[in-house]
Amino acid sequence: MSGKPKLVTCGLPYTNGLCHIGHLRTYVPADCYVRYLRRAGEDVLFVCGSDNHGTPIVVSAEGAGTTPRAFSEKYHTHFKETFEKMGVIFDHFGMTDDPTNHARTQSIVKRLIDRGYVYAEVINQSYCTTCKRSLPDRYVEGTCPHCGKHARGDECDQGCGRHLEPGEILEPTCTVCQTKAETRQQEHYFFKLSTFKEYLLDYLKDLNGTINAKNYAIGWIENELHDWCITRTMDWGVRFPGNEDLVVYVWVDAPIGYISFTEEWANAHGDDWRRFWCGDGEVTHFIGSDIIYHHCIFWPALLHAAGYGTPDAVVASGMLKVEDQKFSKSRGYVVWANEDYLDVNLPADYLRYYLLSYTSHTKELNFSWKAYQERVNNELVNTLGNFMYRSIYFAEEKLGGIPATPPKEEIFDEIRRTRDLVDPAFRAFEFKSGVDAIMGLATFGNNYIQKNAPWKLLKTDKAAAEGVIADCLQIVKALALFLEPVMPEKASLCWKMLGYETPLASHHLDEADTPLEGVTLRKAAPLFEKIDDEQYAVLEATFTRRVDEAKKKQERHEVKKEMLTIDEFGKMELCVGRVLEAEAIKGSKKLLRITVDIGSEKRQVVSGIAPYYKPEELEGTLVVMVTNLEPATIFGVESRGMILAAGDEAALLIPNREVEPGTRIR
Ligand code: B3M
Ligand code: ZN
Repeated sequence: MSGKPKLVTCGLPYTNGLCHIGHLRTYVPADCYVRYLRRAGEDVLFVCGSDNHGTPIVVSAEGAGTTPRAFSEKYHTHFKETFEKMGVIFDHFGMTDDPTNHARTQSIVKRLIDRGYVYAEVINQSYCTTCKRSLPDRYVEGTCPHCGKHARGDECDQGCGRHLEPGEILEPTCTVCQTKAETRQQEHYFFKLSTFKEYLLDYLKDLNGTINAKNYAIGWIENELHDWCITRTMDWGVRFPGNEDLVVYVWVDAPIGYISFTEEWANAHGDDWRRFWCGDGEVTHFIGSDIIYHHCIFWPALLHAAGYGTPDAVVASGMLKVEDQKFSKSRGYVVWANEDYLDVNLPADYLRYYLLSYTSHTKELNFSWKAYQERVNNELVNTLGNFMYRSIYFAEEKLGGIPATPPKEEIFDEIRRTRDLVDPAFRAFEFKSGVDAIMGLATFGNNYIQKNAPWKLLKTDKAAAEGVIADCLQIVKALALFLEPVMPEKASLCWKMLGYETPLASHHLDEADTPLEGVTLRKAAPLFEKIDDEQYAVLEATFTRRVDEAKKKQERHEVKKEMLTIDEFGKMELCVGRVLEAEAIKGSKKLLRITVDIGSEKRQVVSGIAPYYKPEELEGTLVVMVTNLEPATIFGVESRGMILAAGDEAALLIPNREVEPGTRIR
């Protein structure tokens, strides 16, 4: 065990959306990790905060008719409160727009400039003449220069996934007003990321955390490593030192937030943030796998260049599915932390358990309400809860409290065996293996009480019954200690039932090895409740409704996409014409060659109305014509226009009053 101070962080949520299961998939394991290390006696600091800068937030705030700051504060509070309700407790939860982060970012960027790692270059940037501003990142969308798919300004989100540098996107249009963007030249600043190739390859060799992060980063660096444009033309953000008209790119000041939040915490607690960032402290970042690039390449290079310590571990969570479909907010495959979960009074701990125990941290996690119901009912209620409740209830009701008999050595062996599995698993970010080992102990306990049936023993051999219950209570105690990182609320309730007055979180895991002493059991109450079929049906129905609504919205969107604008309609030239002559085209049963007077000229068109009209009955009739169709040759005859007719039997459209040939139709 290392005695070094540890700092654990989670990726900073952007303040322009609500907390969902995708966030929790990363935050809950991080919180579990921190709690575990603390139960094991380590000095750990856990910080996070909200990410307030960047164009999406400006765009959203504009849409909501408010300022980016006010907009951010609202979501900041939302995240802070939601995390707390989920039992994810940070020592500090800051904002990247706070003064500490502005100052820290400027100081670091200045250092990069002073050390010669930043250079200026004139680049082409999209500019919207309607909105009268430069279009950084998500202010602009267009075509990806690498794969040709539709992309947003900073990332090819629907195609090859590449990060796009300013000016790279093709056919740019403004996301706010849809105007075709102009290209203007502007001076921007670049960080010499490419000079850190060797350094990074070396650094990554020793990077701890999950293998997916490390391998992805190495692969990327071996493939391509470009310098990074670190400035943007906008007002919202941290001013770039050296050119006050620019702000730094959000991906510069966001990770620096990790330092600033440590700093803010340290200032409030009379501590020194440098022991984590400039000393021998260990930094571990928990992130989603979509931001490995930023954390394993850009961030360590930046820290190294500025003379700071670099992260020791990057832990990247695997993909997420909801009801067997790729997680997607827009398609409705999402679980909202509040609306879908906390607000309907589902216990945070059940979801924590699900997220931690579903699969390995780096593998794909599928959330489904059916699986959720089954796991809660079978594992939490029937195995774990049942064992805890029966043990405490029996001791308290039938034996008048904790028996004086010491627990058997084989019980302590079983507890130690569990700890030996849990410890390496949690330290290696293999939360599932850790939780499985703990649940293995619960199953052992459940079988043990069932097999030894103390309720039967009590009638014949009270001492033996007491022995069994002493063993069971010892297992319950160990389970509470082991489970605190996983289900802090339920574990604490159990701890209280065992009679402890001091918070479970103030106890060390080693206490699993010592008998219950100096405590008096409280009245037993069931810790877990089943999710019944009725409740399940409601949860499932909410989900289905959301997916249906998303589908309808998408369809409406598509219909809208197929609509013509008035300008598009105006491109079609329609006018009234008079048929001068008509004749059958030789060799065709369907086609007529028709000459039409359209006022300014005589037009020849080929029309497929022969089965319905005789040539002679057409002569002299007024018809409606499209006159600006591209000419075509049909059956060897040139056609320059189209006569409009309705339906399968080609009923001609005829004006219901006499009008001059050539009259425009509007
Ligand atoms: N705000 C959120 C994301 O891209 C982004 C993380 C910043 S971490 C420094 O997932
Ligand atoms: Zn692309």
